Amino acid sequence: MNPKERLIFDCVDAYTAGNPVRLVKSPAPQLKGNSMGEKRLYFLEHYDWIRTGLMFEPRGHDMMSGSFFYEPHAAENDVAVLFIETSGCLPMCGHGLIGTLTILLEENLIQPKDAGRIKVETPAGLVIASYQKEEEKVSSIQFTNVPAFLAASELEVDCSGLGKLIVDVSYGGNFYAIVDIQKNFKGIAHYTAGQLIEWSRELRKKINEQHSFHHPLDKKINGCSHVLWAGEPTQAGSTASNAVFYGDKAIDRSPCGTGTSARMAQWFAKGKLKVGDTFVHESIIGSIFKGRVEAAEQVGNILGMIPSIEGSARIIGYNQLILDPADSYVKGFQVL
Ligand code: PYC
Repeated sequence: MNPKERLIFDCVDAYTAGNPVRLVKSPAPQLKGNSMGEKRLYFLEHYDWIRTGLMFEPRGHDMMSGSFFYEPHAAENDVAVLFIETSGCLPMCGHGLIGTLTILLEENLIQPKDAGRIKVETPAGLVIASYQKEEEKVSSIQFTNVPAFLAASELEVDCSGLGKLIVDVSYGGNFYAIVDIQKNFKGIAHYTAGQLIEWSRELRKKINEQHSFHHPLDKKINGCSHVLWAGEPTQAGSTASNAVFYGDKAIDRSPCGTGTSARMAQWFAKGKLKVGDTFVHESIIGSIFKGRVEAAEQVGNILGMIPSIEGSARIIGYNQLILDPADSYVKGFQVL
């Protein structure tokens, strides 16, 4: 695919629990590599202009998130997915996966080998999803995520707007700095999204300057990319609420699949959840994901767990987007 040519991308737009998902049906760039992890790095090196063009303004916005789909590498799997987002190409994206699979099923773009189950290759590893349908619509998707684990606990970070914060870092497909309710942070209900965004940028920068985070089994996955701010539950039946910061200006409108996985791994490590327990997570707009601790799992020398996440998505549009080299905003822009 050549950036000097005018390209038209055929997309399906959806949302998962309020957060956008733009699946690019075609064309998808040919990627080199033997796994989605290797192909993610190849895409970032050679085709990042497609991501910025389709995710940033004027074709996207601060929260925009999407995906490409490919043939799987292993014959027993059903599909391979590359996540694209304003923040880059995530190893794994929970809301993105629920939206992508809903579109692939409802638009008949894949035929799962076993009805009701989809084996998905993601850059973070194999994820197995199951789905429920009501007539032609997918009513819910549950996926068993890659193993999650608590990477660091009780890190001290100074935040200019709040003062000293105690933060844990946990992995659920991406690394999350988790800010629990504490003396200098009263919970998400007490602050605006704008405040959380401003503090997140500073906190993420400081935590990555002062510490390093590497997946023990995959060197391609490193660095704390997201910040999860905790809150009290506001609805009957929910365990907690949260607001996840990603990219440079985004607060996830969904409860965040990888964030909920990281949160469950943190609670599991601290003895607040055990195998079989559920964790119902609310987003900043009150939408819900249901999490469950499926099993304990060793990740290198850390005892982690296998989370599952359940949610639903809805298709809202068909979109043909043009990337034309004659357009001065062909690669998109962000206003910070
Ligand atoms: O659902 O995993 C997720 C996610 C990551 C960033 C935004 N949503």
